[in-house]
Amino acid sequence: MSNGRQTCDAVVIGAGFAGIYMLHKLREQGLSCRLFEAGRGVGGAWHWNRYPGARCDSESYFYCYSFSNEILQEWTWSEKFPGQPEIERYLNFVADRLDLRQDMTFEARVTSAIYDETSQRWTVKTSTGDEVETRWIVTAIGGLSTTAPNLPDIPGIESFAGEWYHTGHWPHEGVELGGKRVGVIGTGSTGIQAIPEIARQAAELTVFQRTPAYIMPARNAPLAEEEVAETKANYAEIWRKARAHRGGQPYDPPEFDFSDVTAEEARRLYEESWERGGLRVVQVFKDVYSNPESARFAEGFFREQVRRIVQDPETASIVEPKGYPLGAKRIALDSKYYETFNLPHVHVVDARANPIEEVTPQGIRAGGTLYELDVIVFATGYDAVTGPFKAIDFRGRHGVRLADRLADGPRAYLGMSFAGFPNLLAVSGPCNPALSTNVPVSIEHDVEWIADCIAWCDANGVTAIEPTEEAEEAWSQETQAKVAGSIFEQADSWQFGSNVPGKPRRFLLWLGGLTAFRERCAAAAEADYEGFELTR
Ligand code: N01
Repeated sequence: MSNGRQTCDAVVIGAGFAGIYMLHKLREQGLSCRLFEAGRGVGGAWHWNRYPGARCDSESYFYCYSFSNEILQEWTWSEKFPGQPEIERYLNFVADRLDLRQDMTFEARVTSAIYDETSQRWTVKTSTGDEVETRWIVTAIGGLSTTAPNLPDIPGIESFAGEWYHTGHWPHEGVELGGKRVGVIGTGSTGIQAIPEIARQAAELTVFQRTPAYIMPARNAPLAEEEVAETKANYAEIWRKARAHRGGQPYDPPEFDFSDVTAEEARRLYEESWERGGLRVVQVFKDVYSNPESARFAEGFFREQVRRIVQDPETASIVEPKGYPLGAKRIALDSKYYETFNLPHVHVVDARANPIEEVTPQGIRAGGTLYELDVIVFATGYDAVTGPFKAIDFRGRHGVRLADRLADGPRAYLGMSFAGFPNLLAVSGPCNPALSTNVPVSIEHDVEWIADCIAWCDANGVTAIEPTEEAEEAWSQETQAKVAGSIFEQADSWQFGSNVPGKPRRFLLWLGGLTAFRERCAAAAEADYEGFELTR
């Protein structure tokens, strides 16, 4: 599309998992669409997150679209836990298979979207001068996005003589780390994946760890031909299970409570699951997050594994998980993370006891010691969920800014719509369960619900749909009520917004589980979009 004013029925923002499927669905329904994407190609998070070791910690056979059996049969995953290049290839394959590129504009960041109440149209503008008048906008901008990175405001960063990078904005051409002294700040899911790979390349690696994570071995491996064939033959059952699971995973829920077995048996079950690897390591007992005794046993088991792997006791005592309960922050998967600390050129700094004070031209000063560095890697995460919405100047009725509405915390109805912002719908918006689940399964739900909503409006002469203030307020309050009393309250995390200084401590995700969420969204739709104001 050339610059200049255009019109269409729907603008989709973002070409990741959500935007690709949204564009396909709306086109199938006969809408004229334009998708804008800031990146050079499709992929979303999987386009930007090219840091060494970037990998998915959901298994490939269910970290994908389920809507097309042809695509499921034609695509073959090579590994149990797919790396960034393979997921990016998969998303390119889907975009080509569905012939979507003609309606996509790349390297065009949406900067503003302004609603006109008289014409009931939005005007969308991009960084490259596109201007589109549209009836619908669907955001597919992700909750952990490079548009809203969390870059700690460390004094002196501008004086650093070396190079620095945020993992979410890793250069496409890669970064030459060979022979260099590298510092990594952050040990969340990203840092844990990047650290072993960076250690392979760098001459020296210093890890600045503020909070040690609970980490399970991924035990990644290539997929055998028979395994792939069996999965492809069983997809109907796999998706049935995934949709019945509160986290969108095709796993059987654990059968036992901790008190059902002896301590020896519990240890044996944990050892078995540790050897198998993957997210199921914490799915041995039903009550691991609700029974303090069950949780203490699991936490002790994790710490024992760390002390067994990490040879230096002082290093082990820094990196072993502690200070908050298992599950209160996101659990991570690793590939030889703890083993990395046995290498003579890898060091860890306890940045809780010795906080980072400043960046100097030579490196990072923490706890009074200067660590000399050539490269600093910020694996410091994101201004999650509300950050990407605040990065775009959305203005709804009466010129109200969405960024102002979100300043005190997340607000949305059904995690997909905003009061005062007609015909603006969000895949995985604020107060949505997506980021607490297997994300593609959540995305497919939201995309299909939004596509049905648009089709229903068109069939019923509804020109504008938006949630009532009351419905949005009730859903937003329910989001906070669901987290009250849960273990999430016992830690600081991006889910609470507490990773970003000044961000209100409000939980960003709806914790009711995907099955209950589906039911609530379906019930609202069946009741002719209960909770929404309809203009005809
Ligand atoms: O970010 P994070 P992430 N000084 O916010 C530390 C998804 N993901 O990019 O915990 C020192 O979790 C911070 O310390 P603390 C996944 O949902 C998915 O790692 O705040 N340290 C923490 O250690 C994940 O949860 C995959 O004390 C500072 C780290 O930086 C989400 O993305 C792969 C600091 C940030 O951890 C975000 O993960 C990777 C400071 N000033 C990620 N500021 C998949 O597999 C922050 N930190 C799909």
